[in-house]
Formats: sequence, C-alpha cells, structure tokens
Amino acid sequence: MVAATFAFLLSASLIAVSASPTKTPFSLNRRSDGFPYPLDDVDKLEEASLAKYEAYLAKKNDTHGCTLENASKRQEWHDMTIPQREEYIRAVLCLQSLPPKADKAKYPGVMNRYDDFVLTHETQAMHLHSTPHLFPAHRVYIWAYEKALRDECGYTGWQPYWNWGRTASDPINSPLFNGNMSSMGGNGKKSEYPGVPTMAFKPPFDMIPSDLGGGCVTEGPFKNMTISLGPIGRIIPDVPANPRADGFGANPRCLRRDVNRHASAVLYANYTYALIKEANTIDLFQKNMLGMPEKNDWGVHMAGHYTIGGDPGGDFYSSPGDPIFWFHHGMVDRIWWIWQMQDPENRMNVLPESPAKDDFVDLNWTAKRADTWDLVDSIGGMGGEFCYIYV
Ligand SMILES: *[C@@H]1O[C@H](CO)[C@@H](O)[C@H](O)[C@H]1NC(C)=O
Ligand SMILES: *[C@@H]1O[C@H](CO)[C@@H](O)[C@H](O)[C@H]1NC(C)=O
Ligand SMILES: *[C@@H]1O[C@H](CO)[C@@H](O)[C@H](O)[C@H]1NC(C)=O
Ligand SMILES: *[C@@H]1O[C@H](CO)[C@@H](O)[C@H](O)[C@H]1NC(C)=O
Ligand SMILES: *[C@@H]1O[C@H](CO)[C@@H](O)[C@H](O)[C@H]1NC(C)=O
Ligand SMILES: *[C@@H]1O[C@H](CO)[C@@H](O)[C@H](O)[C@H]1NC(C)=O
Ligand SMILES: [Cu+2]
Repeated sequence: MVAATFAFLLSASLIAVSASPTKTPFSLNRRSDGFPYPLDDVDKLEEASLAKYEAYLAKKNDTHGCTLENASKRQEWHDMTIPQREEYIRAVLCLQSLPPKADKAKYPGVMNRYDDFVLTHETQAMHLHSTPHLFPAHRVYIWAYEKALRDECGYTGWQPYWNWGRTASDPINSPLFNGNMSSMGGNGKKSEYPGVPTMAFKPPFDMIPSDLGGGCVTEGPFKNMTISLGPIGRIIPDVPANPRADGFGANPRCLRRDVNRHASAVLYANYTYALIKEANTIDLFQKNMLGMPEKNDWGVHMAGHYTIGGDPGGDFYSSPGDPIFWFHHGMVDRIWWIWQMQDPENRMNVLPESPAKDDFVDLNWTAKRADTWDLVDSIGGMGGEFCYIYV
C-alpha cells in the first residue's frame, strides 16, 4: 500500500512536469513483509503476465467499469493478517448458523445456509462438472459463496485461496491447516482410516495411503461442525450411509479429514507451473489439470481434494461441505486465469468443448442463471458482477 501510494505520487509528479499521459503499469502489491513464503514460479508467472492482460483489457470495452485497479483482490491465506483470517472464519461459522433457503421438506438434510451451497453441488453435480462447465460454473459458485459471506454475514474481505505449493511439503503444520483457531484446520484424529480411494474409474481402485489423521477434526474453528448431507459418492467405509437413497436426508456426523502428505507431494509449484506452461489449448489445460486417474496421475485438482480426503472432503458430490473446498477451487480458478493471461487474445474467450453460444450455467437457489460465455473473464464477466483478481 505504502509502495503503491508512493508510486502513484511519483507518477503524478512526473505527469505534471512532462505532461506524459503514460499510465503506471498495474502492480499486484502483494503482502511482502518478510512472511516465509517467497514468490514461487507460478506467482512470478502471474506477475509477468499482467502487462499482457492489462493491454487486452484496455482494448476491451465491455468490462462494465471494472479495472485491474478497482477489482477486488483475493488473497492467499498466508498473505492475510491473523485478524483478516479470523474475520473470514467468523463469517463461515455465521453462514453455518443461518437458516437455509432450500426447501427442508424436500431436502431434510439441509441444516443451515452453508448447506444450501453443499446441496447445490450435489443436485447440480453433473451440470457443474460437465466438460465445458467445470471452470465457469465453479467460478460462479465461488463468487456466490463469497457474496453470501459478505452480504449475509458482514464479511468485509474476499474469498481466500490456497496456493498448494506453499503447503506441499508439510500441510498440517501450515497456518492453513495447523488447528490453530485462526486456521482452517485441523487434522482429523488418527484412526483406522484406509486412505483416499482415488477416482480411478475401474477397479482395482487406487488408494492413497493414509497419513496422520482420518477421524473427526478435534481442534480449530470447525471442530464442532456438523456434516449432514450425503455421502453420495464412494467414500471411506465407516461413514454412515445417508437415510435417503439420494443422499439428501439428515445424516449428522463429524467433519473428518486426513491432511495428507502423499497427496500434497504432487502439489509443489513446479507441477502447477508445468500445467500452465505446457497446455496450449483450453481442452488440454483442463484435461491435464484433471489428470489421468487410471494411470495414477491425479492432476493438481484431484491432488488438492485428496490432500484433505475424509468426509465430506473425499466425496465428489459433497466435498464443498468441508470449508477448505472454496480455497482449493479458488486456486483452480486462479490458475485458469493465469493460463488465460499467457495469451489473452486467444485464451480469454475459449472454453473446453466450446459450448453453444446460448449455453448457460444455472445454480438454482445459489446464484442466478448466467450465460456460460459471459463467465470467462473475472474482470467484467457475469454482466459486470465479476470484478476480482487473485494476488
Ligand atoms: C466496443 O467499441 C467498438 C468501437 O467503438 C464498438 O464497435 C463495439 O460495439 C464496442 N463493443 C462493446 C461490447 O461495447
Ligand atoms: C471501477 O472504476 C470505474 C471508473 O473508473 C467505475 O465505472 C466502476 O464502477 C468501478 N468498479 C468498481 C467495482 O469499483
Ligand atoms: C495461532 O493464532 C494466534 C492468534 O490467534 C497467533 O498469535 C499464533 O501465532 C498462531 N500460531 C500458529 C502456530 O500459527
Ligand atoms: C464447541 O462447542 C462447545 C460446546 O458447545 C463450546 O464450548 C466450544 O466453544 C465450541 N468450540 C468451537 C471451536 O466452536
Ligand atoms: C517437481 O519437482 C520435484 C522435486 O524436484 C520432482 O521430483 C518432480 O518431478 C517435479 N515435477 C514436475 C512436474 O516437474
Ligand atoms: C435447477 O436448474 C436446472 C437448469 O436450469 C433445472 O433443470 C432444474 O429444474 C433446477 N432445479 C431446481 C430444483 O430448481
Ligand atoms: Cu465441484
């Protein structure tokens, strides 16, 4: 901030003497107060790409007034101050204490407003995860969640993200997972957890070995959290089945996790960097991100989910029931954006399998229906309601 103000004053005075209208290039002004996470190769790539994106935006006249300068800045958890982290956590707990909007008669497992979001992911699972929708629909989904935290729970910040590389070597001892009251932790109790069944589509299903957890989360702000919806997908054997076949019944149980180093070992920044640099088409970018489960290549998206595992984190349908979900998918959204910025002219307006012009994303009670092609740019997309970037 100080540096930004200084740069602004400096450029203003230069303009005064030289009358040059040159605009100061946009800069992220990340927090850099000596916190022990130096910029990694993906962060550096992000910074190096901004000028191209800025030039692209300058030519684009439909950003609804959103600019890089006034876009909201989603921060990495470790770059937030402890009071900011605590404010975020309070808002999540608040959402978990508000009444749901979904019809309780139809979906008795929905206990609170937070569960509305979980239910959306369950009922709309195929819509959210169809090939063209994975990126744009999750973008709307995260945006709607962030909006609920702000509008319904008074949160004044933005949705944080999880830079996987920062925690790859030892996730459980990071301020994201360590079980501190200002973390999103902690781990589950060590249990007979068999590990994470991966999404290999054919038996024998690959299992990622368990780490130090697997049972109920016993510390941190979510130790009292009650999971109710689901499970729906294949999950650890001792999670009780839902009383309803569709998984929408009330099935109260604890939050379980196994913060897992075997899975996080493929989340070092070099994996994400290679993913961004090596895919020249959006189809390949998405395919590589999703990996090849049948060949034990999990891809960074699944590896992030597997790093949490447990219940509901290990259930494809119910995974947003673990509040870390939003951090993980924030990072997915961020690297899509960084991929786009490598060549904005050719990458801002492409989607996997190029859906029809009138294609739409409908998250029902969670967000209003949106044109899929209006979701590709986080600066001005969704009719101007998107106005954010990642720093
Ligand atoms: C952008 O500006 C050009 C030239 O002024 C104009 O032809 C075009 O319709 C504008 N597009 C939008 C989306 O406003
Ligand atoms: C950003 O600034 C422009 C004017 O420069 C304004 O039209 C727009 O509403 C602002 N948007 C936000 C989100 O502040
Ligand atoms: C835990 O949080 C407190 C503030 O809530 C902070 O002072 C302390 O440094 C944190 N400890 C760790 C290990 O993150
Ligand atoms: C969990 O619930 C107990 C009993 O209601 C309460 O004393 C405690 O403060 C709660 N802890 C958290 C982290 O919410
Ligand atoms: C990332 O770095 C690790 C450790 O140096 C190495 O084992 C791994 O193969 C690298 N992965 C990629 C995708 O480059
Ligand atoms: C949710 O939206 C989809 C797509 O528009 C629609 O087919 C479905 O009926 C809606 N479901 C509910 C419960 O409103
Ligand atoms: Cu999803």
